[in-house]
Amino acid sequence: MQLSRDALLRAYRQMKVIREFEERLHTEIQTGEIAGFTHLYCGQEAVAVGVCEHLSNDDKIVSTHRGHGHCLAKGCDVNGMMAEIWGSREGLCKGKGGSMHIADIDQGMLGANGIVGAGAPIAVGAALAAKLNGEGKVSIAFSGDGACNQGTTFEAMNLAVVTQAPCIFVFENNHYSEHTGVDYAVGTARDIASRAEAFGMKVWRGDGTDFFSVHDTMREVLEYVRAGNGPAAVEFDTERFFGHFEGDPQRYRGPGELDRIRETRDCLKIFRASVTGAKLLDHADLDALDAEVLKAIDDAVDKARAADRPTPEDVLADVYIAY
Ligand SMILES: Cc1ncc(C[n+]2csc(CCOP(=O)(O)OP(=O)(O)O)c2C)c(N)n1
Ligand SMILES: [Mg+2]
Repeated sequence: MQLSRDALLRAYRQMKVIREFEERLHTEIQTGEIAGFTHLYCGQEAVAVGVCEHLSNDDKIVSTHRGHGHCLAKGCDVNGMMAEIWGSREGLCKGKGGSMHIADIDQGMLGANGIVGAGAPIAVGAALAAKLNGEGKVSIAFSGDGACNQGTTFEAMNLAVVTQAPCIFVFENNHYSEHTGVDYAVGTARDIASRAEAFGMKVWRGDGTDFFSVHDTMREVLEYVRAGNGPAAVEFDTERFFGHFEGDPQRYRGPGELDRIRETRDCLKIFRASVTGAKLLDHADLDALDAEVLKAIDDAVDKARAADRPTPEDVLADVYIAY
């Protein structure tokens, strides 16, 4: 289905926001101002955006330790996210979540998660709630190729099938779990979708470096799940451009591998070539967005740097519920 000019510009802008957010964090982390581990999503933008462009605030997503892209694609505020990562009380979670525990319930973003495989059971719970509400809403569990080996993911897939929950398991196969290659760590000849199929759900596969492949695939998947056919799974083949975490020297990569994937598997380059080649947008449209996004990220960093830090009195606030 042909997207409108506005929809194409929006998709590109969303991917570019994620890219620049992450590229800038990669630099800012060197200053030592950002505490804790950070896992950058750079390279995988087409997956988050191709999925989330179909969703409303009432559809839920559950993310992973590599969650910035999912949050931004689902509509979390750029300034609030940057401030959160800086540990500021002006952050989306008042600086108590940080990079790996950002949540924004108003946007249907139920949380990033530092525990690999912990997201899928939460997504099934949200999907069961959506089923009971009966309004055709869905819940999405983003998981990596590493998380597909976790028992929690297996249990979640089984529970989704037996309860016919409107849950979509989106597996982002970026070929590595920390430093371990998917060829070594995932049986079934590195094919994740066939595992989900074995649990009894319908599965799809798509090219996670191509926004249009993700978006078209997800249109079909969502139509199927919203129609009440139970859960589904999709595997997207994708690439991560930075290390597992910031500071990872990536000695496990093959010679020239990073240059090759940046050159040939960059979803922003692929999108640009595709829309300009088909004369749907021109380079000037995209260049203007690039400049606008860079400025927005500069502003977000300036604000985060200047924002208030939590005080000792803030420590217990919003942590315990008062009954
Ligand atoms: C239960 C658990 N085991 C191990 C870890 C350490 N760990 C953090 S991320 C990660 C790899 C996850 O790989 P994958 O699911 O492919 O996601 P990616 O990092 O590629 O996005 C591991 C093993 C953890 N956080 N939680
Ligand atoms: Mg992985």
